[in-house]
Amino acid sequence: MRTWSSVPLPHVPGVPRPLRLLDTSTGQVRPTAPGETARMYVCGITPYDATHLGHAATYLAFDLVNRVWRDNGHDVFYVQNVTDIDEPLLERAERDQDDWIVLGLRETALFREDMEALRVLPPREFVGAVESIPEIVEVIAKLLAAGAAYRADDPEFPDIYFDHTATGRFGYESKYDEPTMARFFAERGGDPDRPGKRHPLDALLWRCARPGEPSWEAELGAGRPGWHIECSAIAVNRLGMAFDVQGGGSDLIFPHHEYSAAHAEALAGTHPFARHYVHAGMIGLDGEKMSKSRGNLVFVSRLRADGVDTSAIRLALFAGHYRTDRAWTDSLLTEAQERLARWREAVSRSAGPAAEDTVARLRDHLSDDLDTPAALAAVDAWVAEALRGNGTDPSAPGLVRTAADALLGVEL
Ligand code: 5CA
Ligand code: ZN
Repeated sequence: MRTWSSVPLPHVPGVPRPLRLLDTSTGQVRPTAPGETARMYVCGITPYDATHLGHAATYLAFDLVNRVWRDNGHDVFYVQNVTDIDEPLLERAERDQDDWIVLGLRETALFREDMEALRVLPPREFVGAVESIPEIVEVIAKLLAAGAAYRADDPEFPDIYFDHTATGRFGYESKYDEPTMARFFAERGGDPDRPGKRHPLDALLWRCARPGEPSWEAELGAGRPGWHIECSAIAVNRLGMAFDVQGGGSDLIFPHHEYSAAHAEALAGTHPFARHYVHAGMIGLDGEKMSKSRGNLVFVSRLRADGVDTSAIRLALFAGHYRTDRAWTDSLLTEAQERLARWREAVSRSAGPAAEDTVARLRDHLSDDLDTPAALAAVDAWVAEALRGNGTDPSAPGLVRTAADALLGVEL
């Protein structure tokens, strides 16, 4: 698929700091140790509705990963998918008497616009599930041949399932116990009660064509892919095994990232799928997770239409730590708009206090598992001094503007 355009990324003077991130599979904040090229896969949208602030928060968190790596001189190979065929998309199209292809294309186009407006650095490859069906089919055929997958015992619809015990490591990514896995599997798109499976936790790889459902001809028989194998195949075919970061919201810890990893590891015979599994917290509204299925959404496009500056949206979301579940509120946005106005006023002055230390602190906090609240406080401290009229360094306002742009994506 076509990706979106990039904003220029200025060079920040001074010394970058290597990025450390919390890895869900070990529970530890560990250095991301990328080679010259850092490799990242972030799970993309299912395009049945517009981008809401929960999605935005997740993509902005990984945008910071990208920016800190780039600050460290890495080339970043960033891949993101679009789940442009899946149950929720078909259900929404059916409900609204819409064509699922048109719905997916429309919402994907809007997503690109929102990402561009938010100044999110684009992935190098933005890959749809539908355009990837041949490569997904190839991976499923290999899993079948390797004995890691099997046909359901159902003569009418012999769907293909993944034997979740195939790697002998199942559960290492989420570290959930079996009852928790069973609960999330059922709640998040799994089919534990499907007759003909060998085990309730075996996950769907290939759904044989049903009358009235979209399907693609394939050596496996006509059908369509399951969800986890989509990300598994798209990631490994572009980034290889043991890539640096697999990312998404915390609702993807299980089952999605557990199975994506298990599929790839069963096929490759090596471990791990990703070196870091990184998860952003859930953004809520009125005490509930913001989600398309609940309908309690604040859309990025709505805020843009209301004239809200996207740099204020960034500051509002960065006011909390990326891993913390947090609420979107009107006052959060108002405070961010006020902060943005103060920052802009300070950098518009002809001089300010020397900013080298401020930039060093900004880098320190971001490299420490993206501690944005502390990073914003470091800039606030410089801004407060500058607004008091302290400091005579004529290069300081420009340095702060450049650092906010490159490291936080905030345009001053
Ligand atoms: N297409 C799949 C991933 S392969 C999917 O989960 N799509 S999605 O549209 O439901 O979500 C897109 C991304 O936004 C995912 O990383 C998801 O974890 C994240 N996300 C969804 N809701 C929220 C929320 N309320 N807060 C933070 N992140 C969210
Ligand atoms: Zn995914």
